[in-house]
Amino acid sequence: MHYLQRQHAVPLYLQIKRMLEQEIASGALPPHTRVASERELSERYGISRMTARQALAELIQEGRLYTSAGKGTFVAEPKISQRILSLTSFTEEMRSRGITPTTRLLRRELVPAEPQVAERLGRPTDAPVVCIERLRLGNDEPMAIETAYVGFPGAERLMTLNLEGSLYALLGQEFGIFPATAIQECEAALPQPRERALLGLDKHAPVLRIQRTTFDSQQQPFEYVRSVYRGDRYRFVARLVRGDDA
Ligand code: 16G
Repeated sequence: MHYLQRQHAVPLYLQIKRMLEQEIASGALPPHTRVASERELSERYGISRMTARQALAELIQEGRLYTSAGKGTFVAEPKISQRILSLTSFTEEMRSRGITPTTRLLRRELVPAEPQVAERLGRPTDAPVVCIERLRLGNDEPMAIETAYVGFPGAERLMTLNLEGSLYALLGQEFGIFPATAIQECEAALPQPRERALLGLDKHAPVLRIQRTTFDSQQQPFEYVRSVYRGDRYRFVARLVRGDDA
């Protein structure tokens, strides 16, 4: 049993919070186990319920715990830390973590490139591009919605190919196109109602909107992707190297 330090400069609620964080990090409290309730914490540590509530509320707000109405408070799945160091696909990212990727094709359409899409793909406005909207899942849990605009000579053949696996693998096998570099932008946002429903998110849950333009080894852009990633399940980690222009 952990003892609280009552004369300590660290407030009691924070000590309780840190203790729970440590139990989560060490695996003593694995994902989806129930954590002690406000009442249990206050009895166990001789603290007020307000203090216990504050510790739990902060962990819920930070997405480390979640509540299930009438059942209690549980440990959340840890976020996926996706490193932005190398150019990977969703399928590769999931598999490298031992998670099984699946894909639901939501839309596939040959559309005239709107100006922003055309510019990203280096194509004339209104040139035909294949728009592919997919729901990406990991271990059957929705993770992201990706809307890819794919445009290169002959890309129309994507209208007939199976898009429920890896797009990058398919582009390599069928077209000899391999991703070499990408420019990626990431920003916080609130999801549209449809996005929220597809991702199974709570009312006020934020998402990460990511745009990627991907280039092949000849520096030709072949896809422009707008994605919506779950904010409660994703964290993007970049490695920064101090360069000459710093
Ligand atoms: C990633 C890319 C996405 C790309 C997809 C290909 C981000 C934010 N996006 O999810 O742009 O189209 O991988 O994955 O990382 P796939 O080969 O598994 O279909």
